Amino acid sequence: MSARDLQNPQTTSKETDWQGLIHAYRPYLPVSDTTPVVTLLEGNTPLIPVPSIAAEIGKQVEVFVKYDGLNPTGSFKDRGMTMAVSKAKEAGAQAVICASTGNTSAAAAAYAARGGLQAFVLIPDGYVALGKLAQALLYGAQVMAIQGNFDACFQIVREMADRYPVTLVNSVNPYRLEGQKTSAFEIVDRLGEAPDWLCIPVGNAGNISAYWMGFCQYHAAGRCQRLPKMMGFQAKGSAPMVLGETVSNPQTIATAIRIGNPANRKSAIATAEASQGEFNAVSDEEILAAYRMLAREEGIFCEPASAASIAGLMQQKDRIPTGAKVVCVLTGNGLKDPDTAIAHNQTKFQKGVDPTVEAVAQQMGF
Ligand code: AN7
Repeated sequence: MSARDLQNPQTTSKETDWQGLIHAYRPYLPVSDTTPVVTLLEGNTPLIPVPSIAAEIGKQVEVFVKYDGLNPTGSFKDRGMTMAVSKAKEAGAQAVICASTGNTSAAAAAYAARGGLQAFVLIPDGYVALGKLAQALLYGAQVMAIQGNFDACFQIVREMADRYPVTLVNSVNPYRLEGQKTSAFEIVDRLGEAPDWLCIPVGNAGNISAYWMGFCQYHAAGRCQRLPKMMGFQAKGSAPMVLGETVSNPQTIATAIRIGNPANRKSAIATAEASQGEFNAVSDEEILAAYRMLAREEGIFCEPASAASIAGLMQQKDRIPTGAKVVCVLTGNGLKDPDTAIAHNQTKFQKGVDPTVEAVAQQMGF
């Protein structure tokens, strides 16, 4: 920053002026001048080059991560929730409801608080990462832990929204995907073109559909000349999109994507077909290896579900064209799930060290 910039706080860049994604992409979003915008200034997340990951691929490629874990509640759900809650408020709703593996509940609770609405969330008891639960509780949602998995929770909230005056803010709410598509806009705005591949974790299959909508709308508007191959990755024990059938008892360490019956299945299939993309499954071991690699090689901490995009890229690396640009979406922040980080790192953690220079020096190998 120059001395002149420092003297003049009016100096603008897109970053310093950022007023949230509805403001930034208003012409592309179903809002009007009278829509009450409920925002925490979400969006505008960094697209970070990850050269160590690119080097693992063994040919000349450029790899970036879209670090959406830097949104206000720590996940991409904020993009959808600014839209869903603004539109719910516009329609006069006083309460929202969702089922969640964690991140949706955190975002719904935060945006409801911000907008002065009540939030009700149903979560699978025992399968939500600690940080996400902490968020939903502190933001003031009414949290109900259900003796069942996400799919059971989702079935209930659908019916609740049909019967009672509560607005459903899961990704079957079309405004969710409208908000989430803006991440594709940001990627194109940054790269000046769409990437060749977009690697993305898939759970309820909303986000992959949202990104595709974003790329297609930008393409139609002449903002990019090509469209990416959409590569969706699921966890092996929870891979209904790969298997082509519902999984009744999904299991994976990546609890965010522990979903056996994706609500947006149809649009996700259409996305893969239209983009010549695919769904593939990565094992929990591959997910954890990618999770650790990203942290140790690049200094980037994502949650396990997000690492599925990197794990998937590694699994499919032989198929990437030389010279390609690849974007992996890091959907959630690693701080969401401290338990997994503590249980699955390979770092030497020295406990009970005596409080002396000598003891510390000895531990350090001096
Ligand atoms: C970090 O919070 O479904 O395929 O209830 O939290 O659009 O469902 C979370 C999903 C990827 C999958 N990465 O996105 C919820 C929930 C993270 C996530 C996904 C989720 P979709």
